[in-house]
Amino acid sequence: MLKKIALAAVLTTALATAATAGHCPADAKAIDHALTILNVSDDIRAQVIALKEEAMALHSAGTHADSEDLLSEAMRMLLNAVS
Ligand SMILES: [Cu+2]
Repeated sequence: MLKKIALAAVLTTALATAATAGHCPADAKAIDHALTILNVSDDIRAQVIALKEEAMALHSAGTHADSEDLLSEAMRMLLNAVS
């Protein structure tokens, strides 16, 4: 339970932070970490991973704002799955 609360805090902070070029990998890392801790359905897990991978492709292509949008969506999905 405490793990989930701590994680929710991390994800919420990440969501509140302004998007910058260096932010995408940090968010992707937070999502990876969340997936190792959280017990989410295979369906949610697959969707979150797909969003993250698409986001990192956008990040590599230099479109960080679009990448951040997808990463935010992935994090919201995880938060919704937890609460
Ligand atoms: Cu980026």
